[in-house]
Amino acid sequence: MTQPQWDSCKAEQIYELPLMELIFRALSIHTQHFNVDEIELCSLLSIKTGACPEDCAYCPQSAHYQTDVERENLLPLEVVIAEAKKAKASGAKRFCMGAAWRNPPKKNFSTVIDMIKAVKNIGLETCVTLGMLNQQQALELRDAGLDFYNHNLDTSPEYYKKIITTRTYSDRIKTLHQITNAGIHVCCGGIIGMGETRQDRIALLVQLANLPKSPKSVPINRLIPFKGTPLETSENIDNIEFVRTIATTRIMLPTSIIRLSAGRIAMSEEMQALCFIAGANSIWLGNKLLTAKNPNSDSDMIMLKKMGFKVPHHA
Ligand code: SAM
Ligand code: DTB
Ligand code: SF4
Repeated sequence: MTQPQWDSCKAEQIYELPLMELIFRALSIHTQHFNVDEIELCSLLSIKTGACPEDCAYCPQSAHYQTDVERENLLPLEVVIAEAKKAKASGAKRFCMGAAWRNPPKKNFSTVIDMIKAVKNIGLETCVTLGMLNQQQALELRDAGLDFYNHNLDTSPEYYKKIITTRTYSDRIKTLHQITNAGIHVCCGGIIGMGETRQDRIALLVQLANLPKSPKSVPINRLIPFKGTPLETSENIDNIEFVRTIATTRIMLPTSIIRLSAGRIAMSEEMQALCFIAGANSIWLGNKLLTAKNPNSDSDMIMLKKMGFKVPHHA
C-alpha cells in the first residue's frame, strides 16, 4: 500500500486559503485534467425505497424514523428499463440504481444483476448503490458488467459515530476495498451540512484522498434536511464554506469527477456556477434523486448551455 499523501494539517492549509487563491488553484488543477466545457450527466433511480434497517440520521428511508417516504418493494425490471431509456433520451451518460438496503438480499440479487445487464444494453454506463457488499457479490456485479459502485464515507471517522450506529466506518472502508478488488470503479463521497465542524469536512477529504485508489467519482451532497429525521432542524451550511469544500476536493482529488450531488434544488444558478468554477464537473439529471426533488432537466440544460457547457444535442 502506498503512503498516505495527505494529512489534515496540509489539507487545512489549502481549505483556509483566501477564497480567490483557493479557487484559482482549484481551477488551475481542473484545467490540467479536464476540459472546462465538459460536465458528466448522470441519472438516478430508487429501485427499492424505504424500510431500511440502518439508522443514518440524514436519511428519510431509514425505518428508524417516521418520514413521508412510502416504502416500495424492488421495482420490476420493465419499469427500470423504461426509466433508463428516458434517462438516455434526456442526455444522461450513466444510470445509477439505489436501494435502501443494509446489504443486497439473496432473493433480490439476480434481479439486480438483470437490471445492470439491461441498462448496459441500452448503452448507458451502470452504477448501483446497494449498501455493504461481500467479495463474492462484488465479483458477481463485476461479471454482470457493472461500471461503478456508489458507497459513501459520508463524513469524518469521528463525526460518523454521531450519524450512524448500525454499521461502522471500517465496514464502509471494507466494502470500498471489495469493490476496488473486483475491478469496479468506486464512486465515494459524503454529505456536507450535517452539523459537522470544518475539521470533520477536512478529515472526510483526507480519508477520500488517502484511499489506496482515488475514487473515480466523488459525490458531494449538501444535506437535504428531511422532516422526521434527527437532522430535520440542521442549520444550512454557509454557501462559501460549501464552495471551499468543493475547491479543496478538486485540489486533493485532482483527477476525480466531482458531482454536485444532493441539494442543488436549494441552490441558485450563481451558487451552482461557483461550485463548477471551484471544480465540480458532474450533476444528477432528472427531477428526482432517490426520494428528494432535483431541478428538472429542461431548466438544467438551459443553465448548462448558458454557462457554456457542451450538452448532448438531443437534450
Ligand atoms: N442504502 C445505500 C447506502 O447507504 O449505502 C445506498 C443509498 S444511500 C441513500 C446513498 C447516499 O445518499 C448516502 O450515502 C448519502 O450520502 C446520500 N443521502 C441520503 N440522504 C441524504 C440527504 N438527506 N441529504 C443529502 N444526501 C443524502
Ligand atoms: C450520492 O452520494 N447521492 C445520491 C447517490 N449517491 C445515490 C443520493 C442522494 C439522495 C438524496 C436524498 C433522497 O433523494 O432521498
Ligand atoms: Fe439505508 Fe442508505 Fe438511507 Fe442509510 S443512507 S438509511 S443505508 S438507504
